[in-house]
Amino acid sequence: MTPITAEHAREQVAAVVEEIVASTPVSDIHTHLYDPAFGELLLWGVDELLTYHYLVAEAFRYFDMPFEKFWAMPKSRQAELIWNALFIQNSPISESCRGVLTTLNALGIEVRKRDLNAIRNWFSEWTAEDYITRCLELANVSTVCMTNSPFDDLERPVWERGFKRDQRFTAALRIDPLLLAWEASAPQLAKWGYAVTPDLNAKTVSEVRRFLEDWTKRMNARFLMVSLPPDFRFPAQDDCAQLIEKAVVPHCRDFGLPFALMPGVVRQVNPGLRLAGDGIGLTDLTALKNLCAAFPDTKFAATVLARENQHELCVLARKFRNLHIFGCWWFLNNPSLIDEITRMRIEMLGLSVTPQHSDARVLDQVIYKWQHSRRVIASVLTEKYGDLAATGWTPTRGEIERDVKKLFGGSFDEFCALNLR
Ligand code: FIX
Ligand code: ZN
Repeated sequence: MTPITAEHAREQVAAVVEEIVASTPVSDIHTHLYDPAFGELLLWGVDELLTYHYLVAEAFRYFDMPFEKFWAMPKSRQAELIWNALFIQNSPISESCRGVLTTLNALGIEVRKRDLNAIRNWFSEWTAEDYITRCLELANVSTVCMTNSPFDDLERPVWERGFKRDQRFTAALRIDPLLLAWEASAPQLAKWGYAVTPDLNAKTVSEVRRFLEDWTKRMNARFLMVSLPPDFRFPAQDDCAQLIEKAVVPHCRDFGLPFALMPGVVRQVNPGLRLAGDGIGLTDLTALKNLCAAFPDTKFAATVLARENQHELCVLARKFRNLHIFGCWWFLNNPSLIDEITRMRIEMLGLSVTPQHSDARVLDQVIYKWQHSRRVIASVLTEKYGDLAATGWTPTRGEIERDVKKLFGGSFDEFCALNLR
């Protein structure tokens, strides 16, 4: 009898895994997209795809003009310059450029013609409403979680007015200014009717909690969220750590909501690049460990920007069931790194992770971000199920479907539903 080798088993499961990964809808737990009620805040179309900050950073490697000259141009002109530098003068082989082409191709646009105006004409036929449905359908995404900041002057009035929610768009309460710029945020809160002082006394803390409660309810937020610099420390006496300890953690515990931390961002390494000017740093994950250990009845979610932090993050999640890890974002959103990180997470944590979120800033990006990630996730799963099959544990179709659902949002839902109190 021929022995069942891992390779033979892999071939047997590959097709079924690919099919299930492609056909299982994703709940995308972190994006920068907006419910259509927010109007122009929801970005879409080819000029937005081309001026995505990932491409701006890459285009400036070829541009020889001053930053301010570029920013003074209308978006359509910026898009043309980026198209010319990254698609015409050079082959678009970076992941961000490839993403634009994957998206256009999936939409049925003939990219080989290299005709930007024809592409623009194609987009001009669409309404936002129809286009949302088309993109989510093509990406096979069932819900997208927004990033919602009460500190955003364009976004806040829409929430305050109220609107009928589109069920495909869920909310996450984003609180970076509260935690990272308390001195500037305290007067804002005071202006909005919360009796806070710069000093974090008991009254101020209770008013911050009232602020969090009001906005959690107004948005029906699924979780709270902050991005953090690599030098984030906890416990500490600074405003950020004190606010987390006294207001955010008790709030999340009382509402049963995860607090999602995204450490590793160094904002504005090069301010001339604006949104494209943020960088990265290695985080000391002791702070996250301390949070998980000090508050076992509070749920924390985390995605860390530095590649070098990924293994330690997996070990932390093995130690703390109140920690859920998710996504390969931004500088990690490359097939080679998603492959490495997803493999490591599955090897160390099984299915109790959310391997990816899109972080899409432009609606159309959900198509490429998920098409590219699905391919990598399918190949990792194929390898893992193949290894199982080689032992005689052949996974059934139903088992694979169940597992993929977990990776595509089910595990995160289960984590959100956990009662740790
Ligand atoms: O902090 C975040 O949520 C980041 O995703 C953004 O700040 C960043 O600009 C981005 O778009 C990364 O993908
Ligand atoms: Zn983001």
